[in-house]
Amino acid sequence: MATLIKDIKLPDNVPSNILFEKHIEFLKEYGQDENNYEYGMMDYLRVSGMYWCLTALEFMNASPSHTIEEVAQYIKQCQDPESGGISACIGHDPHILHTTSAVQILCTYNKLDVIDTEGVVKYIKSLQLPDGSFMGDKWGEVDTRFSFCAVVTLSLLKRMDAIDVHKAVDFVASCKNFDGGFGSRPLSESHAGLMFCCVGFLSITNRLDIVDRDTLAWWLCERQLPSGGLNGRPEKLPDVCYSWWVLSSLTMLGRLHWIDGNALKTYILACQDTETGGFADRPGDVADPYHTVFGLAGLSLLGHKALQKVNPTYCMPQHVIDRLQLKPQILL
Ligand code: GRG
Ligand code: ZN
Repeated sequence: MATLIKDIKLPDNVPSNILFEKHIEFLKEYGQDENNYEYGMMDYLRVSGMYWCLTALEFMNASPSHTIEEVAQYIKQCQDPESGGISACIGHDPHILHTTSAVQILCTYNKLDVIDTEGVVKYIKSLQLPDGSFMGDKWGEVDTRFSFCAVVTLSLLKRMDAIDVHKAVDFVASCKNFDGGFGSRPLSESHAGLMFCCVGFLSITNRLDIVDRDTLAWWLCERQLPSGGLNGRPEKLPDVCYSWWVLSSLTMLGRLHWIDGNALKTYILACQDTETGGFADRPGDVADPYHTVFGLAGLSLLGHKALQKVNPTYCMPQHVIDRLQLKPQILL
């Protein structure tokens, strides 16, 4: 029996370009009202949310609504003096995801000196287990997302020596599946989000030699649907964030040309909310900063000239990665 392809139909009136002013206003105002119910509901996401908003503004060459000093001081207050880790918001427990987002923001603004960077190194080191994997926090969840966060953070801090890189690579290699893809732990299903984490991890550790390049790139380009959008795994609907997770992985593998870039560009542009600004996962859905940063980053990888160039491994402006003299591996 034939397998039905799940997809969406694009609307007739797809914007022909990026609605810069709308998106800038959307990002500057997002979650600013502390008395709003949604503000409290976003606590657990705050520092990563700041990374999404600030990075999206940076890609559009726009300035944030807060000063860089205010942003840096907020992050400083989220650092736990004991473990050295950084939390989602003041008073929460530290977690590797927010620690990574905080270091990405501070590197972008050249403001690392406001936090205790040795504390961050100590925290990341404390999360590595004997099999080379990383926990997300002291409570013990293990995932290849956390392996990626560990090497993003330590490479930005130039302290890769703090962990056992060989064992970390062995763990990621043990998460490789028969289809060339990667999952969150050994034997877990291949998923494009985790693929980005594992390929990005191998790009930073200079070990892209362990991927089955063409099998993996084939799986990734199979994510493109007739609408032009990409899904994260077979039989799922397209979602604009996979424009980033899939496209960045294909770029690191030197296989960006294996998808139809024009069709994907149209899909991403169709996900813009022409009234509120911002991008949603699919046309007509509610826009949010997460899909906005990854939609813009995808358009940048596709060569949109009005956006800053994005680095495919770090999802940060290329000029920041150049300033830090980082050279993550890319296959040509
Ligand atoms: C951007 C530098 C940078 C770091 C972020 C946290 C992280 C590192 C990456 C997350 C990667 C990701 C999106 C993983 C997805 C995990 C997963 C199994 C999601 C499945 O969620 P569903 O079922 O989504 O809601 P689909 O699209 O499969 O229906
Ligand atoms: Zn999404």
